[in-house]
Formats: sequence, C-alpha cells, structure tokens
Amino acid sequence: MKTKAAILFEVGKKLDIREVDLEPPRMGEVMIKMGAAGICHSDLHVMTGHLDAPLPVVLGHEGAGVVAEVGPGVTNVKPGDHVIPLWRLSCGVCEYCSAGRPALCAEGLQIRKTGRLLDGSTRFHLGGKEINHFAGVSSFSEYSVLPARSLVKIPDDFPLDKAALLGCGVITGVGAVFNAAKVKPGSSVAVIGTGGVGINVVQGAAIAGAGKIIAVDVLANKLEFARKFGATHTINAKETKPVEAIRALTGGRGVDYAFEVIGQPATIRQAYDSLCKKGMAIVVGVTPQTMEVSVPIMTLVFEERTLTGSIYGSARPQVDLPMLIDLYRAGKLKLDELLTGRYPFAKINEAYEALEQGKELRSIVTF
Ligand code: CND
Ligand code: ZN
Repeated sequence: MKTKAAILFEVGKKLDIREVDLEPPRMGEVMIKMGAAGICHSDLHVMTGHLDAPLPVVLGHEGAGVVAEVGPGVTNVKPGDHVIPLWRLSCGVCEYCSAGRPALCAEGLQIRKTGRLLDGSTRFHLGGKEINHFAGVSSFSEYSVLPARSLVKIPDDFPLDKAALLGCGVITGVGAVFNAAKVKPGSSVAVIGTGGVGINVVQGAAIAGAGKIIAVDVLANKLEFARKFGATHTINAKETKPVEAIRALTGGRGVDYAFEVIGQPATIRQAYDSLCKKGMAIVVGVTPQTMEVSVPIMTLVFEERTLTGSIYGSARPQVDLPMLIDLYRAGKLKLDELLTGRYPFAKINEAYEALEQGKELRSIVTF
C-alpha cells in the first residue's frame, strides 16, 4: 500500500514528505495507523547530525495510533487496538529484560543502529529502494510497520494526542525521576534544561514530593512553564551562573539530585557541580557519540557523588505507561498543559522550526 512519510535524505536538510510503498506486516509485526506523533529533540539531533542514523530514514519515535493489521503469530494486539509504540524494542528474556531494564536490551540497540526491522529488511520503499526505520517506530508516517513487541496497548477512550506525548517525553522525564534517581519526598532537585523532556522531570519531581525544585533554562517562557509544572525556583542561565545560584538557593549545600536534559558537556558539568555530598547527577540529554565530560575525581571519592544517565526513563513501559495514564486521570500528571502546539503533518518542518526557536513546550503533528 501507499503511505505518506516524512523522510530525512541528508543531514542538514529538511524533512521531505513523500508517498512511499509500505509492505504489509510480516511474522510478529503490526501495521499501525498513526493518530499523532510528537516533536522531540532527538529527531532534530539526527537532522543536524548530532545523532547517527542510517539514511534515508522515516523519522519519528514518539507517537500513538490504532492497529490496522497484524502479521502472522501476533497475539498481544488486534486490529482496532489503541497503542503507543516504544522506541526501544526489548526481547523480554535477556539479562537486562529479566532485571526489569528493557531499554538496555541489545535488540533495541540493533534496530536503532541498523534502521532495519528484526529480519534485517525494511518495510518502507521508494522507487524500489529501501528507506530505513527510525528506532523501529517511524511515527512520521500515516502508517508504519513495527514489531508487535514494541507496542503497549492503551485504553480505547484515551486520546491519541495525549498518548503520543507519553511515548517519549513524559516517560523519559518522569521515569528518570521515579526509576533512575528514585527522588525522595522533601529532597532538593535541579533540572537544567526544561524543554519538552526536562519539563517532565520537573513534574515528575513534583509528583515524587520533592521539597525544592530548581528549574534552569535560557528561555524565559520555558521557566514560566516550569513554574506551572511545579518548579519552586527558576534560574535564567543567560543572566545568572546556575551553579552559584543553585548553591545559594540551598544555603551553600547543593541539591540532592541534578538532572541535565539538554545534551552538552558544559551543562552536564553544571549538574555535577550543583550536587551536595552523596548527591546524584542524572544525564538525560543526548550528545554526539564522541563527546566527553570530566569531573574532579576527589568529589566522587570524598563526597560520594554519583554521575549517571537515564535512557527511556529507565522504565518498564508495559508497567509505567499505564501508571502515567492513571496519574493523568487522577489530575496529577499534566498533559493538556504540555501540549502547546498542533501542526498538520504537512507542516512538520514548521513544527521543528518552532522547537529550534524554543517556541513550543511539546508539540505534535496529526494525520
Ligand atoms: P527541547 O529543545 O525541547 O529542550 C531543551 C531545553 O534546553 C530548551 O528549553 C532550551 O532552551 C534549554 N537549553 C539550551 N541550552 C541551555 C543552557 N546552556 N542552559 C540551560 N538551558 C538550556 O528538547 P527536548 O526536551 O525534546 O530534549 C532534550 C534532550 O533530551 C535532547 O538532547 C534529547 O535528544 C534528549 C532525549 C533523551 C532521551 C533519553 O532517553 N535519555 C529521550 N528523549 C530525548
Ligand atoms: Zn524523544
């Protein structure tokens, strides 16, 4: 069948919406009709060359849709089911999956690096040539084919535009707080970079009962949003040095947890430098492969600080996504306020320009 998909042909170029051929799902695969797809910075990293992906590729890793067709052997979903696709496939049986850390499964990394589905081929074709999948999701397409294991079923009455946000930005941000840091009630938290993912770290910390939540960004509108999502203090890093300001706000002590949600060595170092003794810095931002950061070793030893990272909210999506839906329905998780922009699929490049200019908190394209 034919489907319209947004393709990145070359780094530095805009997305090109083309009508491509989509093969039906093979063994263990599912075709979904996308309802909405989220505009995340990770796709922008691929467009600018900060993140590697085999090209040409149908981008998009945040989305939600309805199952249109299932391939042979699929038992976990059926046509008509509403689903969120996961951008980290997991096998369910390896050491990491068994330990409840599916985002560390090698299968997900394989699909992400090769741009191919598990049998090594693609379902997207243009003029007879293979077009790669992105992270096994490719949500910037009216229809996509992906492994059945990459899907989490959600209630049919849960709106697909809100569900799309859960698939990356929300589970990554809230999950970093709940699963990676395990933020304790009453503790102090700094969040450096409060865009679409960072704002979910802010609201995750608020839900976890943090006493002090210090938001750091360079844009005034992002800091205003951060207040609405639970930040108790805000710092504009363009006007004030963040480390000094965070220390001043904590009586010189530093924070228990500092999250970096941008992807730059300088801000990762700021997160580390903002910690108290025994504090933990959690890197969520994605940097180019070769980038490094250095920290003073003796603070690791004499102050027992931790520097760690969190991928995909260190989550168990089959457990955490339904939990996030419950939190939204209980009025504790803000999704309506998170969704600041809606663009028709045809205007996806405008959605990315708005993200680059910092105009939106999180936006979606609809099909
Ligand atoms: P978005 O562009 O929405 O947010 C970045 C924010 O950082 C913006 O509000 C900027 O104004 C702010 N910022 C930029 N420079 C500075 C600075 N020097 N000091 C303070 N603030 C600054 O991006 P996003 O929220 O969609 O994504 C953020 C990062 O998270 C990005 O690197 C993305 O690739 C990564 C990510 C990681 C994961 C994961 O699993 N770890 C999943 N999804 C996205
Ligand atoms: Zn993302």
